Amino acid sequence: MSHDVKHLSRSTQAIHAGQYADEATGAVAPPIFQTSTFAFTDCAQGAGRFAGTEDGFIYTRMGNPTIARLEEAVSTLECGYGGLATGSGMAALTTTLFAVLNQGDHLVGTSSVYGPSRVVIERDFSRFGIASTFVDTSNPEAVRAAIRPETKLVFIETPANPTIVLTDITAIVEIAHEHGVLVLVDNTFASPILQRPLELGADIVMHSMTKFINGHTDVVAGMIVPKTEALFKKIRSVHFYVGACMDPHQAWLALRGFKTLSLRVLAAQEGAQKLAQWLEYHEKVEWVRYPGLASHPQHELSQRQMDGPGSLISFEVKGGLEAGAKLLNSVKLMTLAVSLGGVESLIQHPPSMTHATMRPEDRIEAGISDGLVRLSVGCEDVEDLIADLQQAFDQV
Ligand code: LCS
Repeated sequence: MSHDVKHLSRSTQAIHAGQYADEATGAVAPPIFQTSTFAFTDCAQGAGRFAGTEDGFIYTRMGNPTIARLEEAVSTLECGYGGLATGSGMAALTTTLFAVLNQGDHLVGTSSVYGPSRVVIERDFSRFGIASTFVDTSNPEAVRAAIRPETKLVFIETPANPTIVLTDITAIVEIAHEHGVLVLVDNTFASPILQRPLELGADIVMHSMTKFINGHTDVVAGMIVPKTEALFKKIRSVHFYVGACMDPHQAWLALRGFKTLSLRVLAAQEGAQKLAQWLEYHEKVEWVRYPGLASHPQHELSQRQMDGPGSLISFEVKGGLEAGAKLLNSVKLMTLAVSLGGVESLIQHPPSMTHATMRPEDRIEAGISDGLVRLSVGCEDVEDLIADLQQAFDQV
């Protein structure tokens, strides 16, 4: 059986939540239940499981023991009612939207979210009569002004991809709840080691587990963690049918990565702090945005809301796009690739890559300038990363 881990520290929880010896064999590492379906002993048992009057697994799209461990692990750290694993972060978002929104509803979102999160809402959910307004949610009054009578959801991403701008979760929750509006937080950039939106009053947390939670750049996965039983059941009933489920092997890999979440997040953060300080004084850098720097406009909020500034940095090279491209083409130890939150440092150019599908005017309005470079600092020795960036700057 699962230990009671509620009173333990987050780093201990990451190792023990959802982790217990297999009851049948004593295996300490969780078995991979690589099966699509589960046998019933008789018709009454099958009928009972479908009716929900009997516990047990039915079919992997609707639940699986390996996936259930991962759902328990992430939900425990996020202080949620339960977890719903999905095949990608995008599936976590779309499943949640399908579950909580109806035709005619309206959503208010962070203007600088992961590009496809915004595109799927503006381009695709709009086809089903769901309207949206994306605003600078770092200004709570902009959220208040955007709320309409038909608004049902505020969707925030903090720190935001790729601007690293923060949103005050408590302030947004207060405004949204005044209007009976739910708050969904994409907690991908912080991970539950650094930020727990449900504790701050949010209703639902989602993750691209492709990033920090798995942490090894070898899995695409997502997770939804609602705060209440009612929301959990509402989203689960849609999750069963939209087919956004996870594969057991994918879950096993993410569960393995999860055990070192705290170690990885803290190690990467230590490197990121040093690297950001180094970048801030670099003669070829126009500006740097990292919540651990006193120069970050929301440095104080990051200290209040987060347990650390994380390991994502955005900056611009003097000379804009052309100079930035030269830098990106010159790194050797860092990898020029999208994604983030893995043990290896990745560097990319959001306007031409992750956020290329956004309208150019929306990108500029969201603070994603043409020269912006995003760096996900990994767990390498920071001196090696600095040396790599310096030799790349020498080419600029
Ligand atoms: N939310 C955030 C904050 C993300 O950064 C991403 C992916 C997603 C959701 C979607 O998750 P996925 O379906 O990819 O698991 N972000 C990416 C990025 O910045 N580069 O490549 C993917």
